[in-house]
Amino acid sequence: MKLRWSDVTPKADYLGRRALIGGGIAAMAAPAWALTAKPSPYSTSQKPNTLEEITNYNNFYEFGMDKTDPARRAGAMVTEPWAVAIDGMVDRPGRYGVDDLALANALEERIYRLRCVEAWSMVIPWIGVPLASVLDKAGIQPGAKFVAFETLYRPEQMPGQVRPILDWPYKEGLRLDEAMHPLTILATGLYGEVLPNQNGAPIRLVVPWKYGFKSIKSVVKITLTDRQPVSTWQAMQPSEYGFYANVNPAVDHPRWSQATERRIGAGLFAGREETQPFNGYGDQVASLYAGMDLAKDY
Ligand SMILES: Nc1nc2c(c(=O)[nH]1)N[C@H]1C(S)=C(S)[C@@H](COP(=O)(O)O)O[C@H]1N2
Ligand SMILES: [Mo]
Repeated sequence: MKLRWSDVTPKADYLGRRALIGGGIAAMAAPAWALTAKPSPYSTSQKPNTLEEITNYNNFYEFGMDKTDPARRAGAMVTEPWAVAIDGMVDRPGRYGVDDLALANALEERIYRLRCVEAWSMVIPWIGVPLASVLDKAGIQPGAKFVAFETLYRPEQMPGQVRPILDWPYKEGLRLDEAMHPLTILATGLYGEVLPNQNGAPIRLVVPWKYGFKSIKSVVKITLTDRQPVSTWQAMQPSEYGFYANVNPAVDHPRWSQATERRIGAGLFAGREETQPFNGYGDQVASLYAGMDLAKDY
């Protein structure tokens, strides 16, 4: 039996939660993710936001533009069955099931900061697998240089898609070395449970050193290509949203500063935090951009 998000009663206490990984409920006191999802040296030691915050303050324009729309509406999205088409410059193109891409025994917990381009941030304990492991499974052909991603297009379940808010389906892209970087994951869970729909169930990209819009939700297609893909936000407003979208406090959004950020849940009197280059992951990723002018290639 496959347990769904809706079967689980959220509890406030992270460590005390019943947890689902690989479809089972933990039988012992330790949560299942602690037994099956490997802890990761890539995780931050910063305190994660609460499940309440992570699942009620979302950007998922397919369900509307308000932060609370996804929590209210994303339940309508049917995520089983689900297939991810992997195509383009790969040796083994095909339609893959989520469980084939993110094998239960390969799941890792990654506690990452998420920095939205709107200048708010959270800390989220994802469960997932390195994107590199998925691309290797498909077999990357020598000429491939970029990876393009697409979200589900299903207007009958995604009311935001009925309106031309964005050019649907939502698209994103990475350079191949960014896609293969060990920090880049495909997440299938958070807080040790299956991914809530509003967070991009059943499988979404997480690229923690880039603005949140790069972390495309509810992925149905991954294409290896030799051409730089155009992402949805970049196509809509290229002067505001670049292809790279690396978190950069030195390059302001044309309409607001990117120097600081508001940590969701920090409380009314907490000051804003200073935004870090590459969202604090510079030690790991800055070398990917050696020789590039990141003010120009924003
Ligand atoms: N398909 C899709 N993916 C998306 C978005 C979206 O509207 N549609 N919003 C992005 C933005 S702007 C952010 S900040 C993150 C938010 O992820 P979260 O709601 O899980 O915190 O998802 C990103 N992925
Ligand atoms: Mo965002």
